[in-house]
Amino acid sequence: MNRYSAFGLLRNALSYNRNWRAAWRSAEPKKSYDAIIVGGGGHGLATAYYLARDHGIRNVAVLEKGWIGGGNTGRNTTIVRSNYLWTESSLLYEKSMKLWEGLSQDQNYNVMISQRGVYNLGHSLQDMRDIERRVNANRLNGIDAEVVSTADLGKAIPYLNTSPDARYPILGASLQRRAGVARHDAVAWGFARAADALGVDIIEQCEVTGIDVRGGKAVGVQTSRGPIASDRIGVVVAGHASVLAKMADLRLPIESHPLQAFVSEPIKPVLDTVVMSGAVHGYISQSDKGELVIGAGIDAYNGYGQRGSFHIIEHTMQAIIELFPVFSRVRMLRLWGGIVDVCPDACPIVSKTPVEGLYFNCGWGTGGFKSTPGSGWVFAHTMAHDEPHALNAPFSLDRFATGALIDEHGAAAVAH
Ligand code: FAD
Ligand code: PYC
Repeated sequence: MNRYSAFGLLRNALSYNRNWRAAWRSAEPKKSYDAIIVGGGGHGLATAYYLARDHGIRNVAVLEKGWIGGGNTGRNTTIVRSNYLWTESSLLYEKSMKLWEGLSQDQNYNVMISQRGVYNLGHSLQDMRDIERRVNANRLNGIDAEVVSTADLGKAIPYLNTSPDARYPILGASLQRRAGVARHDAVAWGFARAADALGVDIIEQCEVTGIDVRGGKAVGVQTSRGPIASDRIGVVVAGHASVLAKMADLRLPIESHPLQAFVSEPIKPVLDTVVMSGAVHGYISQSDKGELVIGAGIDAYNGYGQRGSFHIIEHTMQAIIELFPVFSRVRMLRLWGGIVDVCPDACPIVSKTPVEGLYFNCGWGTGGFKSTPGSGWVFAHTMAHDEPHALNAPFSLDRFATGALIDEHGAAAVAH
């Protein structure tokens, strides 16, 4: 019986889906592994997948303290794009964009990539100069990008307030047409399924409580389910990178902040693209279910609570109504927060550390969902070869000592 036929669907529904094959095994921890990934978000799962697929390292465990995708992977607003300013970041995010474009086919699992375009609005002469500079830089790096006039914005996005009488009039925008959104849960599930099929153990409800270091080398981890040995440990725990670093006596140049998002009640299709404004602090898209998906900048204080403060909610709503006055009549359905790890230059750390065999992938701040496949791909390379790939070499920890920072605050588009 074909499980996917109409009759199969009915049979499964009536049997409460008891006959469905699990998409990945619920593995028990072994005593030791060739590699351990701490953190079962998209980046950790992608790392495990590419370690197994591209580097033949299959005796791998992904240790997740909660459920996979329950961190920022399942809490983000799903925007994917590669229109960063500097060559180093452009190449890394574009690698990710290319992987996104083939991911559903690669894994035979629909991650629902929707290349509906992303607009970044400009509201001042300086915003427009920055936009033109970034668009030119993107094109020089072979990334699609264009400058759009206010009149064209009005035609493309009918409900956007392009009036010169707006409080912060829109003077134009950058547009990356290949950018868009993808389904966040599906990305975690797709990588988990594909990694599991290659032999990776995915172990949920397993919190890492200590990192064992002997003679300057990583030798294993302590967990809520007992000790596990490995001389190759990758830590990918967005929001908690500093906590894990401390377990190995390391200090990272990272601050952790709450970042919130909101969805409205579902409404009919009104917005078929993504609109972001770093100046008024708001961005918006419409999900396939019809909800308006809305977010803004980080809450300015440090914290580990997965919730934010009320004044950011108010500020974000003001920004969205400034851009789309018509949405003032839509009711909000729910809101949530994640914890983002922010580096001083708004760029990630994908790096070896002073402890041999211990690697960190963190600091993606407000913008790591778009990099999920690319991040996993370069981190797997780094862990397999004990050397960064050319794409992530500029994002090594030593840039904070050499001063070779890559300032992407502008292209991050979300204030932090
Ligand atoms: P996570 O998904 O957070 O995974 C880390 C995992 O580590 C978690 O599951 C956690 O439980 C686990 N963990 C932590 N400590 C331990 C431990 N001690 N032991 C075991 N496991 C542990 N980015 C974009 O590109 N586009 C967007 O539109 C976007 N919107 C966002 C909106 C919001 C509200 C937020 C919060 C973030 C947004 N981001 C966005 C950023 C993006 O979500 C993150 O950069 C990205 O998802 C990080 O993925 P990850 O796999 O590294 O982290
Ligand atoms: O990096 O594009 C982004 C983003 C959008 C919302 C949060 N981060």
